[in-house]
Amino acid sequence: MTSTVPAPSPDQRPPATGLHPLMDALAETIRSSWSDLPELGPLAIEADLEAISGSLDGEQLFIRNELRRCRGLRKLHLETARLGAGLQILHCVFFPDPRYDLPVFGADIVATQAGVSAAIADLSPTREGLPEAIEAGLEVLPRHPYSQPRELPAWGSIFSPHVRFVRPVTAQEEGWFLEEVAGLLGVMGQAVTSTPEQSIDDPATVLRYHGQLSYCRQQKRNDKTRRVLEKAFNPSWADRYIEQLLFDDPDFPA
Ligand code: BLA
Repeated sequence: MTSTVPAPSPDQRPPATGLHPLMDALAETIRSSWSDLPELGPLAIEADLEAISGSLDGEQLFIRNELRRCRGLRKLHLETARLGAGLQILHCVFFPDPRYDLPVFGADIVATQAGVSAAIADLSPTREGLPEAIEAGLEVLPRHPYSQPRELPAWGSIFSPHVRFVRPVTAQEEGWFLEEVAGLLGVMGQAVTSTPEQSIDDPATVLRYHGQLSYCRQQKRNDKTRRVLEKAFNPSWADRYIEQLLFDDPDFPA
């Protein structure tokens, strides 16, 4: 791993989740990356959305949501979940504050008993193209030769040309993915630390606000997410979860 972030001490570690080892490892990498962010603080979450447990068809079901904010990012969200029939999910999005010229960091891993079926990670633009420093940082990251690259769905036009979307089929490929995401987090962390604030009514802020709205709108076109949540819970719960927690719109500038 290229991350220079130290591992958390054992007493800060969350309890073992029984999730796929790639998910546990990526969750740890993501949590570690938070500690380098400026003015990191808590972000309130409704108690009934923080930890959700239940059962479905005799399967244990849980969702754990961790939320933070920092200077430059309005919301950092990490979700780890088991949603019945052996389906496991890691979902993570860092949503920028539109006043900062920053992309969206997003990652998703979906696994069943048969293994990981989808592993995706990206720094996605919130305006035309990525900031230059981010481009330069991404260009020097390794890109590994996965045996099963996957094709993006039509709504995936929001992702950058640097997006990783694969089905990792060996421990080596899982290691590659982890390393690549650590690289994305490193580039993102650097950018968050060094990007200045622009005013709320700056035309660039307004453009990035609309860019983020569009990111959220496109993600909400992923029927696979909605279908799983509707089945595990119910349609109105799934709708609230998607609209308020997974892909809530940023506040309108000014
Ligand atoms: C695919 N997402 C999926 C799939 C499921 C989910 C079941 C199908 C797996 C596969 O194609 O192999 C389900 N993902 C979820 C659920 C949550 C979740 C229930 O995060 C949350 C509770 N999705 C994201 C983010 C990205 C993302 C942040 O939430 C990317 C940054 C991408 N998921 C994504 C993509 C696919 C996917 C691109 C493939 C969709 C397709 O091929 O049609």
